[in-house]
Amino acid sequence: MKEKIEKILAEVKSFQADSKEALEQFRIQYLSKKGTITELFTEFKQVAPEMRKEMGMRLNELKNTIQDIIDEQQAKFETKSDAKTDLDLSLPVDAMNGSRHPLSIVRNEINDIFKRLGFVVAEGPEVEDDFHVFSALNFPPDHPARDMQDTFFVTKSPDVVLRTHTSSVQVRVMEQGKLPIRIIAPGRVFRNEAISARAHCIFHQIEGLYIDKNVSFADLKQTLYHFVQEYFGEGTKVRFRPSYFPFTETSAEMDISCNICGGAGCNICKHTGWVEILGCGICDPNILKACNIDPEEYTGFAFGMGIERIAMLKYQINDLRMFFENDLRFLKQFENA
Ligand code: 2U9
Repeated sequence: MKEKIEKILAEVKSFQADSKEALEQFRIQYLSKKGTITELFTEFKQVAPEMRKEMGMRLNELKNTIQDIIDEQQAKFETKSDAKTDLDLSLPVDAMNGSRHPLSIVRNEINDIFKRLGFVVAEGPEVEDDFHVFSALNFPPDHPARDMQDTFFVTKSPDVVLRTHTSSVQVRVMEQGKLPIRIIAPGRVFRNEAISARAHCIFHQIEGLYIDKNVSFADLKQTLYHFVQEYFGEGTKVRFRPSYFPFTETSAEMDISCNICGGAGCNICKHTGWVEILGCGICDPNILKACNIDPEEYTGFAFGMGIERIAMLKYQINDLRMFFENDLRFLKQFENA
């Protein structure tokens, strides 16, 4: 057996694989279940007791040598993608290069303000059915948002769509029937829009919903006023203009005094001194009914804002496309934000 092991050792030491396949063949020949090493271990059982220790060592040495040869030669055939890199995957996250995306920074800051007011973050699917995106939210059957021009359809009949707002998440929470509700729903939404400096087919929203007994428009105003003071600074003025949304009645849009010119008038506020930041209103009773909540007993307010819009105002970014291009010159400006 000793001679056999030495012969194989000499044989394998001179082996040079000329392809990945040849190396694999070599592995199979020696190390597979039916390979030479297994055969030798079977033979080993017949070795005389006084020779066992030495033969066992030699056999293990041969096995290890073969494995080393395979490991060494493997590097020759590794493609760029499976080559070992000097990436240290065990490095703690805060020691890595890179920074949060500005939209994540803004989302987290807004979330934190509402969390301090007792709101809880809720999440839900991006691919949704008609009920959660439109029907439960009081969209009439012929509303333009239900059209393929405005919404991305995954399937027609039954209608499955990419959600056009995160209101669908709030519907799902309402359906659970646990009251009161005080949630914010941040997330990605999709609308069939041509991409430009002012519009994109993917963007991000944060919506809020508060349902309880005796919730009033005054509660809505105070909550949003508090948000604006925290986010845009003490002394920022707010104003509400009447508006219309299918899901709220009364509805309003909220403006803040322009944070660039302080209200004196500039290009950002189109010389009005005011910039619109969100829509809001009192939940339409039909929405409560659609989710089995009694509108005689409960009322609620809701609001919705585009995260890109808030980030553009906060950081004076004038082209929405910057958020989606992953240009490091843009992203690096938020390293310390
Ligand atoms: C439920 C009931 C009501 C959410 C609301 C708005 C007003 C609004 C827009 C702002 C800019 C969307 O990102 S945007 O294009 N949103 O104006 N959203 S009230 O109302 C709800 C939500 C859920 C159950």
